Amino acid sequence: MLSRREIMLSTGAAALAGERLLSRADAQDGAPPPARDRSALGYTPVITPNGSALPWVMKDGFKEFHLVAQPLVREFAPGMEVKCWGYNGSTPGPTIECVEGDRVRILVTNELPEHTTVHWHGILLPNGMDGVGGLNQPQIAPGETWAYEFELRQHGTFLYHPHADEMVQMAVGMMGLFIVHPKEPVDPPVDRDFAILLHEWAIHPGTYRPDPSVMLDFNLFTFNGKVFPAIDPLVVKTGERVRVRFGNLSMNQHPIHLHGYTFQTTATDGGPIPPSAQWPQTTVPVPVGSTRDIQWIADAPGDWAFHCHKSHHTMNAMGHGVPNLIGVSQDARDGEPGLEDRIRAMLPGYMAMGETGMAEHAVHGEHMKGPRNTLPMMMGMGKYGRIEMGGMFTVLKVRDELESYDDPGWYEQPEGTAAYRV
Ligand SMILES: [Cu+2]
Repeated sequence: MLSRREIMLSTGAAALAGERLLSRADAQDGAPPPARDRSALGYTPVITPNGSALPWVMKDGFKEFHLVAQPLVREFAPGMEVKCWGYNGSTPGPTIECVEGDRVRILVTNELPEHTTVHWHGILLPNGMDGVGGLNQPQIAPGETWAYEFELRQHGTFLYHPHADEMVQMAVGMMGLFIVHPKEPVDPPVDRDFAILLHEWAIHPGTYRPDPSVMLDFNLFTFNGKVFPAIDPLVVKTGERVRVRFGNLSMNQHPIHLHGYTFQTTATDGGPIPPSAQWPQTTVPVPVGSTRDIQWIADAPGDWAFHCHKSHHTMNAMGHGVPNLIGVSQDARDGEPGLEDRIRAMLPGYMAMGETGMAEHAVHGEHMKGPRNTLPMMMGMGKYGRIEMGGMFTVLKVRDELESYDDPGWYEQPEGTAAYRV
């Protein structure tokens, strides 16, 4: 006898695979309408900001999913489109969401111009399902569909990505999150459960294709394939218990910092951390090839910054290796033309920058045109003007009253609780 949960279709944004394979007609007769609420599912469904959950159907006792590896275009923020590879029209691919004890079948269709595989990072499974091309299985050739089948024996936050030409395939966006909920609900349950995959990209100004040969000098840093200000805010009601799951398949560790709260790190991709071993933090380092779950109770209303603490990672499209001009006058002096004038003679429209710091970039950014398909360095706007960040930055919005979890706008600070000019 199938449980109600097993015959429920997971919903989410329509995936390309959905149209081909997964239709509501495949569900059991009399299946209740899909729902994404805790009472119907037995767990709090994960929210993938700027992303979606991968739909599934029950077939022969398996929860069956379909991933389609394919080229796609991802808009990192308005004004920049990137030629990526990913799954089902998205990078990261849709989040796979299951329950401990589920038997899953994941069909993988390869629509890429080269072979691929999928590795299920952190998941305990038979050796032949581990997805390392050449070691555990032959490569999945273009045009082929392969099936992975295994039973989920653990719960937590895991990942999926190719183990075939991974330097290229991961650099261009092939990765996703794989969430397994515990079979027995954990007390206390979380009210809001977010999942964010961190990534970094080298997309040279004026180009559209991530450069896989870059190892360290990345210029765009994303939460779920978006840069601030295009990253969804995390909207929470005051008093709710919040979990955020971070995964990192980039080339750098990302220390993710939350303002206004302390939190506990409750799990890694190796499993739950016993409460006696958890310690309070405000910044969680998310190592390469790993996941971290953090939890706290959102008891302080406001708009709280939530970002990578490597300051280069909260910029957009920034250049490196540029001479440092801070403190260097570029103006004309003693009747001699200045550096700005001399360069302008060769490069009309050149503007001297970086003399008093970098904040002038943000001011000039509004009327300075960069190469096409490139985002200004400090483009985010807030209630009081430029936030002067981009990249791995979003806002945790905690409100006493919420009619929905849509963006509630900017926080109104109660009188007498804000910094003031003297
Ligand atoms: Cu970072």
